[in-house]
Amino acid sequence: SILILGACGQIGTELTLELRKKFGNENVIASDIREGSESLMESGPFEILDATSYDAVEDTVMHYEVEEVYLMAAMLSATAEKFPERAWNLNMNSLFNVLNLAKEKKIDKIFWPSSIAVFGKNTPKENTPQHTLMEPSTVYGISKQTGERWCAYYHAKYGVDVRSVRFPGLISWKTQPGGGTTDYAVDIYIKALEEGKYTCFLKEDTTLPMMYMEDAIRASIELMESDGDKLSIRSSYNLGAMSFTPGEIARSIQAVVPGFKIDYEPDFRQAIADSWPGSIDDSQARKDWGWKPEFNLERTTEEMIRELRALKGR
Ligand code: VAH
Repeated sequence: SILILGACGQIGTELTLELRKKFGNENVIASDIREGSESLMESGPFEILDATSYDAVEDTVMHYEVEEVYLMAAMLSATAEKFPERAWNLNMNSLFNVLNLAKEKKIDKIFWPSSIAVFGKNTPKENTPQHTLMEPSTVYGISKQTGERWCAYYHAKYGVDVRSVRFPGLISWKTQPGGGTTDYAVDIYIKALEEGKYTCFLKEDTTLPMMYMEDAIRASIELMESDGDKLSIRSSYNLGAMSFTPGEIARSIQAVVPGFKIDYEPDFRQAIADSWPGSIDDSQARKDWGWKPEFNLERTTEEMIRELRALKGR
């Protein structure tokens, strides 16, 4: 069976629902430190589980005969700046628990998401290469960079089959993101429909790499299903789809929500965004396992507005 740690998060929720559709509800165990959405809780097995507790994770793995673990639990960039020690503890100890279970052959395969947050202000900003200078300036970025090194080490030293991608900012409507710097790209759609206006916490011309959640979920599952012998990267794959600024996403919304207004009040998250790349070179992922994004900004905006209107209508 498959176990998802952090199943109630922005990615975890949709990953759980997609994996249950694909492999059957009873074969996908969702777990988190707290309960999640109705659709998540009602569609299959759920466990309250602290991913930083090795014994608790091991017990769950043995009880449900888990073969694969998706470790989606983490504290994101903005919140991690407020609670550095807690972020480090959660992001690192949960990863060590899962890597060690694989080292001891108690599970066969791991998916663990990294992030463009591993890059820093002196990383080449355009078409950031797979192998490049990485001096992250956020607690979250440091934890993801260190996590990547441990993944590569456990694969090289113990043959652990761990697979990872560096997600850009993710846009979704099913679950609210929590504590990210790219969350503006989700909030803006919700506020456009609820209030017809949005005050953005980043400057108008802040270009960031972004991806629609449907592409992100498909990338995770395609990577997990690909032939391990073809994977030349065991730290984490660069993964791209689109890049845009708050000004550009606002204009794409104005095309479908006439009269939508945006203004800008940058806060502490501007410095985080300024340290990240504007666009990503994901040619290694395309070469090794056939990655190809399907959502651009226009299609993302169409889908987000349509689904959020349907949600409101309900
Ligand atoms: C964050 N959404 O904002 C996450 C992600 C690249 C951004 O890591 O922290």
